[in-house]
Amino acid sequence: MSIAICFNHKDPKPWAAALKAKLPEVNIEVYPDIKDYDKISFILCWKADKDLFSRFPNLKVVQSVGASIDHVLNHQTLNEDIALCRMVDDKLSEDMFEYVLVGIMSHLKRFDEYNQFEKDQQWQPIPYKSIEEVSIGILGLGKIGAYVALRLAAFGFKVKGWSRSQKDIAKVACYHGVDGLHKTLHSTDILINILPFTEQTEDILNTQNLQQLNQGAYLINVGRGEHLVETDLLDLLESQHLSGALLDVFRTEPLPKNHPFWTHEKIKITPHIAAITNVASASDLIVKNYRNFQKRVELLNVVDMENGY
Ligand code: NDP
Ligand code: OXD
Repeated sequence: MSIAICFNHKDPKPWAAALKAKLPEVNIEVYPDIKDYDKISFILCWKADKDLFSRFPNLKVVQSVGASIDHVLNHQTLNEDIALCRMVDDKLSEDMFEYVLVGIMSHLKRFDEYNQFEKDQQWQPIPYKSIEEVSIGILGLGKIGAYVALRLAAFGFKVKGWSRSQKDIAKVACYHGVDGLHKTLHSTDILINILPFTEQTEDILNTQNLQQLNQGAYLINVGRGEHLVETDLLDLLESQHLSGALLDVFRTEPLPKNHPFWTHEKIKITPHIAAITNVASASDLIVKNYRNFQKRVELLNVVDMENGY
């Protein structure tokens, strides 16, 4: 049996090296240099080519190298014999927390304005907000969102969060359902989206929802580009209902050169780096799942295809 690494827009080399070191007896192949498609039963995947999996007749497990699986489902048909597993790693949650913390604090302490003032050699103090004055709403209280909520609440922010099922997180007001979404958005100064992309969550960052935030609210989107209605964001920035946005994910990645977000003074862009899967820790999980598969023991982090995330 062999493992194939099928990546687009991600360097497979460190992953191949880590798996070869941790599974020396297993043949690790990197797509498109696959010697024998019949021998591959386990694929490690990030945004693989369209319909690629149909070329592997004995495929049994697809392990996403990311927390999400929309990049797999977008381009592939998976039959019922194939288990789809996602990445759950504490390091992802910690990295995401650090990213949003920087985004929040630089917004509260007005660092963007000071960057501009510095360029103009302008000495101009402006008011700032302190942590205890700020109400944060988090969409998605899963592995990553729940951790981010917990840490932000421990810092002293007022934190609310929304998920499909009811949660119980220390010092976090947890909501679910349609009414819960309104409660999460209402009176919120900073909205952080950490939802997965599904039919139900597509376009959730739209005018109707974002208008419920406080006047001058700030948006951080680390979920998926498909969550955000881009023209609605531009309109809400123009009308000053929103004061700015930090965006890490986009409908088209890399973000096209002529996209208006690049030059918008109230939008900050990072290139989908909020939480990058860590090769050292994630390869341990992959090895565990491969061993489980060999021993026919239950796989870890199998995606519930009914939920779609
Ligand atoms: P999880 O599956 O653990 O959590 C998803 C959360 O979203 C759960 O709380 C779930 O509710 C909630 N949810 C899903 N659908 C709905 C819905 N229709 N209504 C309300 N709540 C909903 O995922 P992770 O926390 O591991 O990751 C979340 C997402 O973060 C990923 O799918 C990915 O898109 C993004 N991500 C981005 C990264 C980046 O670098 N920008 C890095 C890693 C992840 P419930 O708990 O009830 O199931
Ligand atoms: C992920 C991501 O899903 O990086 O892990 O977006």
